[in-house]
Amino acid sequence: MAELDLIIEGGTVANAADTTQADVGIKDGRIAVLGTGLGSAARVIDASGMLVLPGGVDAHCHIEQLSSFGLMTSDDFYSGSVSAAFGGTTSFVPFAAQHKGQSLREVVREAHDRAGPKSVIDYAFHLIVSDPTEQVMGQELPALIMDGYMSFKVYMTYDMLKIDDGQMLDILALAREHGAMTMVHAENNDVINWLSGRLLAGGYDAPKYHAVSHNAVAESEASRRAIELARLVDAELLIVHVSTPEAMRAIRDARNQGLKIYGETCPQYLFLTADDMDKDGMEGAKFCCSPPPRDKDAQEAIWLGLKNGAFQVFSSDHAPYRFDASGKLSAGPNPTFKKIANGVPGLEVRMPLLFSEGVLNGKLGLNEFVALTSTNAAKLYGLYPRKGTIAVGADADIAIWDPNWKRTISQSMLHDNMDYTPYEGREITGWPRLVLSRGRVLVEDETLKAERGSGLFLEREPAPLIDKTAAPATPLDPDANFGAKLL
Ligand code: DUC
Ligand code: ZN
Ligand code: ZN
Repeated sequence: MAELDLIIEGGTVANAADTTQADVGIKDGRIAVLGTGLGSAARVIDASGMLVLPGGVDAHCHIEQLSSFGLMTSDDFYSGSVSAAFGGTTSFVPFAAQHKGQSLREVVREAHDRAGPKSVIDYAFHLIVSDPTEQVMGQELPALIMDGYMSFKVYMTYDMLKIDDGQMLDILALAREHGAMTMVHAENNDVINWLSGRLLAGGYDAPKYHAVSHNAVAESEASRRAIELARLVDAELLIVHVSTPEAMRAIRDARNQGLKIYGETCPQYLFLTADDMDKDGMEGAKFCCSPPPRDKDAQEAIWLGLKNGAFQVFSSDHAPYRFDASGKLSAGPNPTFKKIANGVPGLEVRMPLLFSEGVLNGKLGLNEFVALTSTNAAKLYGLYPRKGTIAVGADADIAIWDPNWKRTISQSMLHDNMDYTPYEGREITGWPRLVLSRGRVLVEDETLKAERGSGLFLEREPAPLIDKTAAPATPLDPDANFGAKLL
């Protein structure tokens, strides 16, 4: 073999399935060899005492995206991708979001124009389908799926985005036919509007009432309904940003019945609670997102769901709106909870938070951490085995992780374009020291090494149902640990 470009020596390599002591040899941007005594290379990185992990795949983040209220996220593809890289994430899948009246093709073109010149990490796009017209369903969406845009999100809430159950069935059936993955924001719009109306009429308009209006029942009802609709047409469905134990159980029950239902949760449901929205003045607005963080019991249940396989994917749902007139306070200095932009940032701290609290405190195994933050998302969204694993032939996307590096999170150390982090002051152990994408150094010595626009668009292919999951061979105990392993 010609001389390697790079060897990562002496580290502990952890994948979704196993952990080994191995050196990693990299050539032309790919992993060429795993083993010991790999010989010489243009550069040798000493990783002793370090974990050598697949770079993270963040499958849910809003980057340079216009909300249905017309607000632009604070991060563009440059700041967003740089922030991701510093947190060990080497690929992300933001949204190309359709608003009513827009052509999906046009939306995709615009997303490419935004990402191509800026992203420092590799990327793909999920579509957001909010206007499933005849043209969209008959022509644009099938054609885009065949072109590799094989995942899309739909909303059951937000007046300007939501689709009805009939439209949902059309979309699920189309996804099944063409080998695409439907993701759903599952909250009951009428429940939220009904509660909001009564709260506002009673003068209850502070940020904390955001959580009251987005009651857990709105989420559990919509989650169960979405699952039943998917069952009806035998389609795959991934429920995003799950916050409640009830919705989590709905996913777990469906999976135990062999349905192709998947679940995603996010840092805000493990580390924040509704009490965070009850801070002085408008401070609580910083924590308003949908679904909202719940309570300590819900946090505990969501941790268990990560462990027992109800969830396959841990994403940031990075939806960055600054605490000023460009974002959270765009409707004025004292908006009602209804007018506060929904979303919290989390791209850079997603993996460190889960590692520190999950792996180091024994809530998750190291391999489960890798599965949840990288491998499973790559599998579900058509990026595996190019991404999400340290294996011969895979892209050399690697986070060399220092499991002993302690740092206290503060906004000033992060690289996004935000003016706050909801995780300010948390002490976190375990951060990436060096991050590689296709063998090139993205981050080293706390410094960005990558060039603006050096990330690549990742081509994907639609996949037939059978490739992505397997039904359990025997009936499973509802509390058994199985989900992540089946992927
Ligand atoms: N849904 C998301 O996916 N992100 C932010 C807010 C929301 O409603
Ligand atoms: Zn959503
Ligand atoms: Zn989101």
